Amino acid sequence: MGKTHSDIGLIGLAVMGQNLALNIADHGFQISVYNRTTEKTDKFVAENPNTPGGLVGTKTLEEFAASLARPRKAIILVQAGRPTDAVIDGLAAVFEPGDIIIDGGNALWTDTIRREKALKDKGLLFIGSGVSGGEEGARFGPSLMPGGDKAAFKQLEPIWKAVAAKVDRKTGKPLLGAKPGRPVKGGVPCTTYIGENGAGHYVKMVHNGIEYGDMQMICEAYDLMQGLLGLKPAEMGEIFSAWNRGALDSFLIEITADILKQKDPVTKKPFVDVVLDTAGQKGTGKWTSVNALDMGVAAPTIAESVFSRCLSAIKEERVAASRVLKGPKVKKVSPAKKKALIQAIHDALYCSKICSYAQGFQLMRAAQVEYNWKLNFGQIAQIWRGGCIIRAAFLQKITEAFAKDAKLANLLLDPYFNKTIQQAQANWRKVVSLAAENGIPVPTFASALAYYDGYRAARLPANLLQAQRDYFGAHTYERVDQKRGKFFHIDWPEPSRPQLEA
Ligand code: NBP
Repeated sequence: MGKTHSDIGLIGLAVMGQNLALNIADHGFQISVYNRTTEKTDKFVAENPNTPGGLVGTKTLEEFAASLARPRKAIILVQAGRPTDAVIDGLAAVFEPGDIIIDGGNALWTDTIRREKALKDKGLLFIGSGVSGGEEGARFGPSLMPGGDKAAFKQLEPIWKAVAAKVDRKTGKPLLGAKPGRPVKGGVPCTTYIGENGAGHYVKMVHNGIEYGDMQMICEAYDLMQGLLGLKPAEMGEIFSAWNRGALDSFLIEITADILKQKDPVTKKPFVDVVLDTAGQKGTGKWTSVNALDMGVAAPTIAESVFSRCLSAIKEERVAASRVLKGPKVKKVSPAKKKALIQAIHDALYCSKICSYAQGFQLMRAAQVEYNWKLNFGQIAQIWRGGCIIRAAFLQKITEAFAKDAKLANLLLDPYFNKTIQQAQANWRKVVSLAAENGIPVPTFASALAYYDGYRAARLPANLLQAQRDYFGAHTYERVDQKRGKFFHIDWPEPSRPQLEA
């Protein structure tokens, strides 16, 4: 016999909604569900009759609202953008002051700020929560990044903590093994209150930007191994498996190993060899890069990973260009140097990854000033340890870095990361040079290296750039021998122009 009122409700029964609803029910919470297309609700409830908490199917928003315990709590997991606004409007019409709406979709953080404000005027409380980990994460433990009204989050917290992925308290290692109806117990939940209004969705967006970077870097490592060493996918799969037992231990390295070992069920060829080399980009990586430009924060590695997808998408144009534009012929590296080169590629990947994460954290630092949030970077790294796509052992080092120094100016300055790069940078530089010599594109490896060299440069050539700006636009310049903030201009000669014949 179920409760008279459900603990929480969920709207949107596509992949994410169904899996999160089952996860919540597995933890003993009764959950009401609603979907615009009613047949989906009926089918979902009929197919899952025996969850520990219980699913309650509802056919109208009025019925949905009436089924919830007060203050009502409803999670929205529908397409971001207009569909989310439509559902919020529908809920606002049937909810009462004090009720809580939680958007778990991939919303643009500025939309979340707007929605929170509009709902507050109606007395409704709004939480924008990043939900990461895809289908599997939603079902067995996602990383949850809630932002918005803090008091409202207190109401949601027991459910969010119960359903989130868990990591070991000391080591930060993910605690695995959740099964339907048998969730993981103990450990630190991968969720924490991120900050006000759009902070949760902002941090989720940066997470996705970092994810774009990680994926592209892995692709570059794969491309170098096949290009310079002629390795077959299965052999590269073994290398990635070995890497997954070391500093690069992460979900994306693990699945890359599996993918490279996979055969195509139809042709029996290596699976990666039958996949077309074009990738799409849904928006969050682009949003991260656009926001970096808007705030004037250097995040070139994340942006390069988006541009790489853009370039991959113009397949036909690339094929045509490949017949016209010439580059160096790839020189295979001798087998005697194979082991050393694989280690060098590993090091280039690790150093580039550190720079990419450094950029992501710099972005969040700038955003907290812009939006007046108080972000806890150590905790953010901690809740990314489990459940989400970028989960990686190395995030523990980031948590430790911010635990030692909460005001760390840049991750690169943390002693562990500084030392790691010092030890590995010769290999990183060798790999980027080899790639350039052989005409193999490594946009994220190379941009990360340029970021590292740029960040550590006491003097950059922007002196000449500023002089150029003063020349053609009287933009003024600052002097090395004067205090910052004092601007000068000199009278430049007229630029030489072609003389018209008399
Ligand atoms: P989709 O993003 O594909 O959305 C499908 C759902 O939205 C269906 O339930 C659909 O109802 C509903 N919907 C639409 Br479309 N328009 C609607 C409207 N005007 N009114 C009411 N409902 C409407 O689902 P998803 O892939 O499960 O993702 C859900 C959210 O989670 C998205 O914001 C997504 O960005 C985010 N997210 C997804 C993933 C992932 O791995 N898929 C990971 C992390 C976050 P219908 O059945 O009636 O058409």
